[in-house]
Amino acid sequence: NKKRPWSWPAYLEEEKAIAAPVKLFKEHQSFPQSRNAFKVGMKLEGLDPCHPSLFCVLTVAEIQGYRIRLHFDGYPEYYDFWVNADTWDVKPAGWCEKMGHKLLLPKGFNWGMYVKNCRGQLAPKHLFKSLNTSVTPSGFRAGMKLEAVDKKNPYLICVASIAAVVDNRLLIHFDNWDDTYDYWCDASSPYIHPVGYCEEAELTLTTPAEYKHPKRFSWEKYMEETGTQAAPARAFKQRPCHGFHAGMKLEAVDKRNPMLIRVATIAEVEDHRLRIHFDGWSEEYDYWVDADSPDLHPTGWCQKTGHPLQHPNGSTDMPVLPGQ
Ligand code: MLY
Repeated sequence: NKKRPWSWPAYLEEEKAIAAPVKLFKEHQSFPQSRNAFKVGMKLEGLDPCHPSLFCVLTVAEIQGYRIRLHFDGYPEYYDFWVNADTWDVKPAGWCEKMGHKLLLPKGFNWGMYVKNCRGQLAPKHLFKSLNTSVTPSGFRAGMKLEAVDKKNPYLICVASIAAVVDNRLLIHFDNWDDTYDYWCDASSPYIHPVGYCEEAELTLTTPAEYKHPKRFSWEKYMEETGTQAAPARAFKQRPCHGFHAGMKLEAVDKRNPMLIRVATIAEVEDHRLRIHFDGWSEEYDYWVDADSPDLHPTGWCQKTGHPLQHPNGSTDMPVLPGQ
């Protein structure tokens, strides 16, 4: 009675379920066109996921298929995090200086010392897919005001500013709050709205932290006081709702242990978010995620990219790529 290895086709049939169609995924979630050419030890500049306004010096610590574990130079391994090889969030050494962004160097280093120290270890420029993004002028400028959802407290729509514009990406900052709430998005994000949106939709607008008379907040007055402008309404281009349905299967990064990708099911949908359930696990591990999250992939992604996939029965397959 030989046990057959786990496979998506057999599992879908057994479960009478369907795989989420590839066409519903964004390009950065779908099957990559090229391989992951980063190597362990390469140094680069990248966004700190906990302080998205901050670029840091990072070293590639581990490669797993199309994914990379990044380590903050000079900090404990505890802060390491995983990204896909094509993420916009990593840049070659020197990018911050060129763009006029602050770069957090490891303690006790200046850039000159650092470059000298890292010579021969810098990740070559051609590995960065994010350098080739085509940019369309958007009308958004740094300093402009808008109303934005606080993604950490998604029931709040707040007075916010554009802290930076890079390529097609906007850094959203909440007025008078620290940068831990900041996030990057683009003009199609469902989380950003023009000034006046809440009033029009009869929703409560959360005023800047420690704003003196929150009840009497007026955008006009506030922008005059702060010498700022509203982001033009025409620049907001909200994307349509995703096409995923509950019950569809896919491959999703395990939030609690992000080195793992598991067999998963869409348990519930909202216009722009999905509740992800891990097959074979209790519902208490379900989590809500943006439908365009880089941590979601179509079935077969792990096998194609050479990443282990955690099966619902507890087994794991370790695909062998041709040529390895
Ligand atoms: N009670 C929460 C709310 C923070 C909201 C911050 N937003 C508006 C940027 C807290 O104090 O952590």
